[in-house]
Amino acid sequence: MATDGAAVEITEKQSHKLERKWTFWFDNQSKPKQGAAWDNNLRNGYTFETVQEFWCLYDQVFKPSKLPANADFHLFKAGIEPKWEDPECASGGRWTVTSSRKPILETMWLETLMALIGEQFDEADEICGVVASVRQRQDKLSLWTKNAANEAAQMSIGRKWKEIIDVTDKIIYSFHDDSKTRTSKGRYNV
Ligand code: MGP
Repeated sequence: MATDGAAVEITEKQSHKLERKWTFWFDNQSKPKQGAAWDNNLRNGYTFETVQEFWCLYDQVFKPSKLPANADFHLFKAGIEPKWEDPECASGGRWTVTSSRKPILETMWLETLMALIGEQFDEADEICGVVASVRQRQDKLSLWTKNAANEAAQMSIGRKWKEIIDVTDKIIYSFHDDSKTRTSKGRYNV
């Protein structure tokens, strides 16, 4: 019995459990069917809860360099869907950073993923997830949060995110409610 106990302990140590479960999603908007719902191509990829599973998924699939144009990768907390309609996202918004160079997007994406699964944000509970979008004009990363009206929380998250991804230019926060009406104006910047 003592041997079994030791074995269980070793397995748990080796599989570095994360604070919470996360889900990778994939979305290809390049060929939207006429009249189809926006989320028609949204695929629930993989839910994981260990560091090892994370690296395996990241290495094999979820690198922006593997994305075709007009496609998105998402990493969201398990149970939250990466859409405005999800109850956890409905009153939220997003910080956005753009990048005209793929390697920079890829580095910022990885830094953000590690910060999220490593629970680096003081307001970790405020965060829904992050999206990497490859677009013809400019690639971008968006960090989705829950309560857009909570300016103090958003500012703290925005500042921390800039440190993590090593960005000095201003970044903009927009409310999903504005994106829905395509007004898309920035409400906060940091
Ligand atoms: P986008 O993919 O967030 O931005 O939304 P993109 O493609 O960079 O273009 P931008 O210039 O508008 O920023 C593109 C479009 O997809 C939106 O205008 C919506 O029509 C639709 N869309 C995007 N999201 C994230 C959602 C969503 O969560 N729900 C719904 N219903 N539609 C969405």
